[in-house]
Amino acid sequence: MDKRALITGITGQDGSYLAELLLEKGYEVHGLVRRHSTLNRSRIDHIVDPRLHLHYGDLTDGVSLVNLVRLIEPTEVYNLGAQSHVKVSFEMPEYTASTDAVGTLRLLEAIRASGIDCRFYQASTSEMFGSTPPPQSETTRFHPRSPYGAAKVYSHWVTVNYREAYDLFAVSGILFNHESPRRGESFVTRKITLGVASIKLGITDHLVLGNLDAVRDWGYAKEYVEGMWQMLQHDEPQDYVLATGIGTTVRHFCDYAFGHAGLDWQDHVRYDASYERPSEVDALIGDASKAHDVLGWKAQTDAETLARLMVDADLDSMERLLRHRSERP
Ligand code: NDP
Ligand code: GDR
Repeated sequence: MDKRALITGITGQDGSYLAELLLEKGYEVHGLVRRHSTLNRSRIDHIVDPRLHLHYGDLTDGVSLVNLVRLIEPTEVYNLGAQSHVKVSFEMPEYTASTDAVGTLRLLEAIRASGIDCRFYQASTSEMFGSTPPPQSETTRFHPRSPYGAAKVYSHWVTVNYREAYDLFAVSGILFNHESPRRGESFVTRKITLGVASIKLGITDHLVLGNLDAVRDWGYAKEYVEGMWQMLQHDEPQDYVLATGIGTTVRHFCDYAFGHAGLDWQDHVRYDASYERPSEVDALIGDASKAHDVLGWKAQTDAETLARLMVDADLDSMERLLRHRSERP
């Protein structure tokens, strides 16, 4: 059978790595892209492949989802599209719910109503565990602490429901934080590594952050998209946690990132309460033993290695940009 994947969120960090992976594996890849006044395809621009097709649509527009599923007849659907910023979800709770909760329902309904035989992946998140203490696994109770986390809990359970009610091969990957040089600039790891590069190159002398005590389980996005694909290849639809199993504070991530560039974070990091959330998730550390036992998946990159590779990538691209600017006539 031809392998045809539909990816929502293809212009995001994970969508771009997943598109590369699926093309390598011989898939025809279809991506849903939103209409913007300027093109925002920097993460996928480098992919030049006739098997990659982009279609306008939106998770808040059910008609576009129905039409796309009917047109493409995908064999696998990866629902990665979301308003994915936790802090922003407090400022845009209704939009976040429409995209991250009802959007999943719209997509599942489009698949069910079309009657096609396809496998479905939902991008669930460790944010669903919220205030339940670590270690968190597939059996840990959900207690979300943001409109984002609550919306994702809805999507998680509606995915389970479509599996049970309609026998759809639908799985949720409960992924802990995963980062890369393609991470959005307003998430804390990338904000730190961009800050390190700017300070090292003399563009600025400080970086403003919020809560440094939060503990996260940071892994490398490229490895996590491999896990998403593996979940859809298994015989049985099941939910899995993907994580490294190691917790690191934001403070320690700063130490790794600044230290790698020969800087002391304490000389440069300032605090601003406006970056705090109305309710915080204190500690997320995942137990991914099920994914290891059933799928053979294991995270390979720890937070310190990740910090180094992200700092190197940001220094490299910023240096190139500065050189390019100075060479301009
Ligand atoms: P990004 O924020 O990098 O990408 C989000 C993607 O969703 C973008 O392509 C964005 O499009 C798209 N999108 C946003 N709103 C809509 C909408 N209304 N309709 C259609 N598409 C939309 O996220 P990541 O790649 O980091 O994460 C991928 C998924 O995994 C998300 O669902 C996220 O919530 C979830 N997740 C992420 C984790 C992480 O650590 N990265 C951990 C656990 C879960 P555009 O480019 O147009 O803005
Ligand atoms: P998170 O990631 O909320 O875990 O969600 P983020 O990087 O935004 O925050 C991690 C922790 O760092 C603290 N923090 C700051 N965060 C940001 N963004 N900016 C700051 O200046 C700052 N200072 C401190 C935060 O308070 C928090 O504790 C990410 C997203 O990718 C979600 O989509 C995904 O579901 C989860 O990871 C797992």
